[in-house]
Amino acid sequence: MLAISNNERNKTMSNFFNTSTPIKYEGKDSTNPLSFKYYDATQKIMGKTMEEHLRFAVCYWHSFCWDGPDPFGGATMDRPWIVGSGSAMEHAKLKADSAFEMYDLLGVPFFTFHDRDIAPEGETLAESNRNVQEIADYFAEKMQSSKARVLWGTANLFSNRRFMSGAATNPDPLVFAYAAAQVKNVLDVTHKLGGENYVLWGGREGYETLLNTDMKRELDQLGRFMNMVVEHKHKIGFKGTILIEPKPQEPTKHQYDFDVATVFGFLKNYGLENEIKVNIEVGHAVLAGHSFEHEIETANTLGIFGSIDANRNDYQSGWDTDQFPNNVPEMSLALYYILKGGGFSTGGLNFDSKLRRQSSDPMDLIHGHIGGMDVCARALIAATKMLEDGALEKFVTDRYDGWNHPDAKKMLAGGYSLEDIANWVEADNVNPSPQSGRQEYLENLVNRTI
Ligand code: XUL
Ligand code: CO
Repeated sequence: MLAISNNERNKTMSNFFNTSTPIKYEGKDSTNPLSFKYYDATQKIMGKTMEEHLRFAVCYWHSFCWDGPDPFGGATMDRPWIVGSGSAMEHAKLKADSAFEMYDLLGVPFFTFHDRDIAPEGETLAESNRNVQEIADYFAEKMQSSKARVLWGTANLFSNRRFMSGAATNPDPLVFAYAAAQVKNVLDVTHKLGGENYVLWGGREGYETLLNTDMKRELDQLGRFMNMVVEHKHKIGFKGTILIEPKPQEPTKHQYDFDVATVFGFLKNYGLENEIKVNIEVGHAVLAGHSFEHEIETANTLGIFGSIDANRNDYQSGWDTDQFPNNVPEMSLALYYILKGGGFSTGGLNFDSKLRRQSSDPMDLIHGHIGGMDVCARALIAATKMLEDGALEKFVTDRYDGWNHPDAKKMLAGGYSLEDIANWVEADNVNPSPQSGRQEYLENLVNRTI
């Protein structure tokens, strides 16, 4: 017999993680894996602390509900609230205990959740909603001794098979109604918990094949649904922001909230452009064929930037892999455009990130978040250097300087017709000389800050 015993497993309910010492900033030379190397919550940078700039949130679903399955195998991670004995509501409370244990270890100011993450589904929607309310009350108790607050809540309108053909966009009006009743409950609960935003990710709002789909009707249904959410928000006095999270595909072949620009078109079409903003996710931007900073700047330009879901996609697999952020240059440019747009207001930086399947230890969750928070802090430092240095912004300002000429201004303001301009160009033999866009010089400026 080999002298190998089972690993000592840490599964006691009051202590899911095998440390109770909060993670502290120790600086980049520290070799302690349970310390922050860059994230110093209280460090002031451009007038705000890092905590105020970054507004980190831990997500409930990947951190506490996901147990590691893939298409070829089941769970790899033991979670006592999934496999242990006890009632479903006891499990939900045990899960909440471990979640708050983690928020406090990491010192994060926020968390995010779906209704189905926090409480079990009952026999009826009324029972499911009561379960969610009961766990929300449990959260409220825990929030008295924790600094973690709700960044956003959301309804899971995609896991149950009743939603297989969509929620608001379902051909069956009963599914539309069911989804509305579910969203009302989570919006009420989010409001009661003092949440700063409410998110709608159109998990199955799309189609698999056009052959069975009436696109116009489905979009009208979605437009009415979103308007009802906004009406209810105002009715209950929720001051937070309603956010749509764009994603181009997965799970459906084509999702209606494809990317930021598509969502803006939808909002305009249904009179919602001043009511709803976007929650932009790194991996979703990548799936849409965009860079993350492109999506952020598009939202800034259209006035609908709200919040972000931070993660990283595998660039080879073409799938939404939701890895913890580990790409400092990608995050630095994202934060540069976020800060240039004025930074977060009600939004924040939610780790919509999950462990790899083989990272089966509870402590892997802590390492994942420490890494993600440090990457974002490093990126914040780089982004503020870019802003404070000002060379990038100056280059862009100078590049458009010609537009400050009174005639150029008049041309833009509609003071000249196409014919006026044509006459002038021909008469004066206007002959513009191309100017270098200096991309490599600008990329070098960026790299100096990272
Ligand atoms: C799915 C995704 C969701 C939303 C919330 O890709 O990102 O987890 O963030 O429903
Ligand atoms: Co997300």
